[in-house]
Amino acid sequence: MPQTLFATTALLSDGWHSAVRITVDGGRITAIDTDAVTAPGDEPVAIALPGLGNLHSHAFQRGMAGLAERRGASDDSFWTWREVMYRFLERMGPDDLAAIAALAYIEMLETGFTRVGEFHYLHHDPHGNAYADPAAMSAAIAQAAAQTGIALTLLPVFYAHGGFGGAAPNAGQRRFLTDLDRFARLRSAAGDALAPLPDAVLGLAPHSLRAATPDQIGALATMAGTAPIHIHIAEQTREVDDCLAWSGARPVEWLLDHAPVDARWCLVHATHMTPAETDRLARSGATAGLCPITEANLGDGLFPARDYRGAWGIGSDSNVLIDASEELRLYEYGQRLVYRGRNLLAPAPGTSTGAALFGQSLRGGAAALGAPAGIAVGHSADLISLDAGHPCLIGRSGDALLDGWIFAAGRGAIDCVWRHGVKLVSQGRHHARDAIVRQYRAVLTGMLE
Ligand code: NGQ
Ligand code: ZN
Repeated sequence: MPQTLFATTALLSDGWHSAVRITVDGGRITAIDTDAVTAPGDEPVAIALPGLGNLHSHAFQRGMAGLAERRGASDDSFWTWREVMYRFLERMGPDDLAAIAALAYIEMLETGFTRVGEFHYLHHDPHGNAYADPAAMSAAIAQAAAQTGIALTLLPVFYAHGGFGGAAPNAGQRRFLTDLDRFARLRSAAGDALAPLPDAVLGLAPHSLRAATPDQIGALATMAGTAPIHIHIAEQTREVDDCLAWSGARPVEWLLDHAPVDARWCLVHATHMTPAETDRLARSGATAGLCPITEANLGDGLFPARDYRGAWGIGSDSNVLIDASEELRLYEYGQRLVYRGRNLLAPAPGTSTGAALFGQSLRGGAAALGAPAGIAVGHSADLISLDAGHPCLIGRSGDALLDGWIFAAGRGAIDCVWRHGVKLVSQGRHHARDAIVRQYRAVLTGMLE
């Protein structure tokens, strides 16, 4: 039985329309009528937007959110945070991971993300041995996606080394390690775990230029075929310095020179680039994966957003705080603070910053996650509705609604979220929130004892 939604106003692929009737069958949009007349059985929606893709998540890190904000003995940095993170995951098994990921995923849905790219490297048991099912941890991620309803692009991560030039890994990394043969088997088992999920995508990810050698990156690019390929790159200045010492080239420069970077690729962070690298990345067709909240939290630095002309999307990365609108707001605010200007990412006079941020991140997220986004016939029905009664949206229409949500209201303006035609969030709350929080509390209390 098809279902129908009737939106007072909706952002479609070609812009805003009024009186939009959206027909959904089997989770997909089968018809869109604008300037339509409502019919009995239509579900009324105030302001309909397409759901966003969250192109970079390490779901398990949600469990340590806020636990690394206490000053340590020596200068705190990304690298000392990483030690805290390695200690946090020491005791985490598949059931723990499933519970923590489920919490992260309902929070993503509640803020407007309808698909997540899970950059998943926690493969093995605490001793570094494979689980009986080598994809047990991937299956835990798939289980969290099934329980919450979020769409999943799983990016099993290849991790073999502890630094540039094939340096030996440290003990904190042993749960991540594979070689190419084991990785191929693990990835194919992870693919089996995705089978029950509607429109799941299987990609892959060399963790970073630190964790994979040039030969391994080449082999992985071949293994990927047409699937998404993600990699962490140039996030910290130390990483840039180490890359220069190893190869004579900067990380983004090295990757563009030595790997077949194209539209399949998502370069996560790409924080530290010269103007020439920024320009080459834009022309490569790859997506830049920006995670403004995490990049601020970890003290990474600022991506050259104002001068970048290529594809980009947003990710929640460490999940220290999950909020799609806040990622977009901070992306623009970083530029305002540096350049002491305003509306730096709006493309032309008279255009809305919120609309530019939303539209570009929607397209970039879709490209990076290997799944189309946008309210269009043939696409999965992945929609957000904003609450027209929210004080920050009163009297607004069109792009001003996006500015009101992103800059003024934040997540409080999100009313409902549908994923694959199923309404998962109402009045800003996921339907399974209470059960998922209960399950999370039990797991986390045990882990933090
Ligand atoms: C990660 N996270 O793999 O979780 C990384 C930290 C690393 C971010 N880069 C570890 N934000 O890069 O070695
Ligand atoms: Zn990351």
